[in-house]
Amino acid sequence: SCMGSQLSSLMATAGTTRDAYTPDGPVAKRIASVTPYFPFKGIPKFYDIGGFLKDPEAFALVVEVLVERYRNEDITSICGLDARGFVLGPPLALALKKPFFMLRKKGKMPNVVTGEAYAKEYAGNDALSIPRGAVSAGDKVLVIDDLVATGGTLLAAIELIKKFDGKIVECACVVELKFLDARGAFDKKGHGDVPIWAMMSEDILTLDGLADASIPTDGYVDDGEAH
Ligand code: HSX
Repeated sequence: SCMGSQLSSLMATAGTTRDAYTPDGPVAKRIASVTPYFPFKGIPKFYDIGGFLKDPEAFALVVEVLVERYRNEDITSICGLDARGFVLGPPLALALKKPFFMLRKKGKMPNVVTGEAYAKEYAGNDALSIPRGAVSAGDKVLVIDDLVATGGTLLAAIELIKKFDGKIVECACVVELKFLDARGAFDKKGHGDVPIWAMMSEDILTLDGLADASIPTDGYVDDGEAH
């Protein structure tokens, strides 16, 4: 099909490989073109992966980029964060043939250890739980989520993984909202050793047409939904 050949030519020419891929290059722009940002919960540039989930070719590109980035890394398991990390982690884990585990919001899963409550700047407090036995000493864990904002969610994950003497290879996400300085928060909490990698630069995201003028922005802000 036309879309299929667009995909293979993007993969071949622009590259999804670790060396060729850049967060503002043609592949990133193709993904960004179907995943606009919109104002949400007081954050001007929120972002949602729903756009590429309904576009199988864009979703395939996302997975391909992740697979290429981590295929030669020394990783023992992949950890997805509640909830969108549950969408991105499994296809990667299957492709790399690595175990996958979930860190869930507190109260959702049996036989867990729950970490300290953490604050998200725009969404109140939360806590994450890790399944007992998910991480053993010396494990090399790749953490994945959709969006890094304040880094509070990732920090909660990092602390749980390190509690069991796991090492975090990298925190992979689709977009990092750099102005909220998750990097600084990691450093301040003593996790300067943990890298963050974002697949797409926030600079290439475009405003959701629906969020533009025709529908009142109020409809998008503070809907009170858990996310
Ligand atoms: C949203 O907030 C995203 O899906 C992430 O899980 C999280 C990022 O916010 P933050 O903890 O970095 O501030 O639910």
